[in-house]
Amino acid sequence: MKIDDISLKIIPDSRGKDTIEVEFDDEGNKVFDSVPSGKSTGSNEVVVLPPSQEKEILSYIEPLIKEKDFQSLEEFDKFLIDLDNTSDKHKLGGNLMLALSIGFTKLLAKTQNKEIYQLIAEIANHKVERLPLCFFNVINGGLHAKDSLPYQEYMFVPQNELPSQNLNSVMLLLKELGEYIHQKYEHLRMGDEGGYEISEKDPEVGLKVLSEVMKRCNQVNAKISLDVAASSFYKDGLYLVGDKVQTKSQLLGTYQQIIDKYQMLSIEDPFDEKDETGFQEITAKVGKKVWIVGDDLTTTSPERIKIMEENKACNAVIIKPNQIGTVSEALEAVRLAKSYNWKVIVSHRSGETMDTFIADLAVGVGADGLKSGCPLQKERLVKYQRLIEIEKLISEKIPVNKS
Ligand code: 2PG
Ligand code: MG
Repeated sequence: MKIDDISLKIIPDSRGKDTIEVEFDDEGNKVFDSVPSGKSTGSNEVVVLPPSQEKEILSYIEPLIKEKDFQSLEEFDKFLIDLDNTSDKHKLGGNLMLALSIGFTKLLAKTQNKEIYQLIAEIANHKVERLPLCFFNVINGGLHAKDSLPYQEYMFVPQNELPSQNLNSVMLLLKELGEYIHQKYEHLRMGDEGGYEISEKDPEVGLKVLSEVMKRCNQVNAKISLDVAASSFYKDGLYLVGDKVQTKSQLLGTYQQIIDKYQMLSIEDPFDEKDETGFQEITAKVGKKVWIVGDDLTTTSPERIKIMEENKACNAVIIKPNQIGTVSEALEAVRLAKSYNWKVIVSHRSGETMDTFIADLAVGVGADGLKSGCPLQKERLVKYQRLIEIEKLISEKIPVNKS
């Protein structure tokens, strides 16, 4: 496939920070995409360059891209990777590379008259038979909030068969949760991902509130997932959790209590990204009951996923294309994780755009979950809505993943 034209626009993300939107044009076929950015980032993520610099870089590489006739996504991504030729993608910038890689994927799907998820499923050699669970981040804390709980995300994960049913469940729950928090705290503030803030220091309060509201809403089968993002409160070998200081083994003890008490499905980044023994211990102790999810730990890097499997540091992984910089590498990360029998959750970033590519990615690779924040914020909602669109496109009824 040859590309006639690529243009780049600077647009604001959900936090009002500049990011890039790219338009691909091929014989009248136009596609757009835009890329997000994170706040609680892993140290091994690829480099994000300022959008104004990316504009200049694109004007330099656009003629090189237009000269070529790419036969596949893999070939296109390899071309970008070779052109950049750095381990952290600092020459072209991971954000520009990903915007180009997603743009190419969308264009390829369009020219082949396929849905994006269908094209991805073909590339990933996956037969779409089920849709991912939705990880709705309904209480925001950590770096994503101003005055809230120390853990970053409290996610409500309904276990209904279809995404449309799950979206209905979360909307009912959010109404009740909003009323509960407003009544108790006399305010209702939202964090970066559109979930409510709770101004408390004890992380268990978030779990108490969420499970109480789940009971009120009769959500007896739904589960709770946490993204602790523990790197954000780790200092000199200790964890500064709200107004408490915890050692690694005390924090592990807290997690064990939480797992005994609440309907937990998963815990993401329970320890600092460099505290691999913490990850190993928790995976060995509770890995049969709950998913221990790597995010800052694994950064969607096939290399790091491999190491963490060797070290038995987790049994599930977050896939964020912008941590690694191309769609092909994200697909390879999923392939590896699945070969280890890990659970796979495709995820947005805390600074998002209206792009819905990750919903197609999650379906196309057969992910166990899609994590896209709280549907009260439009940048998050559109991704769940795209899942529902896909649900409608797939004619026969399909069973959703059961944990
Ligand atoms: C995370 C993400 C998304 P950020 O930690 O999983 O929820 O946050 O994009 O800030 O890294
Ligand atoms: Mg995370």
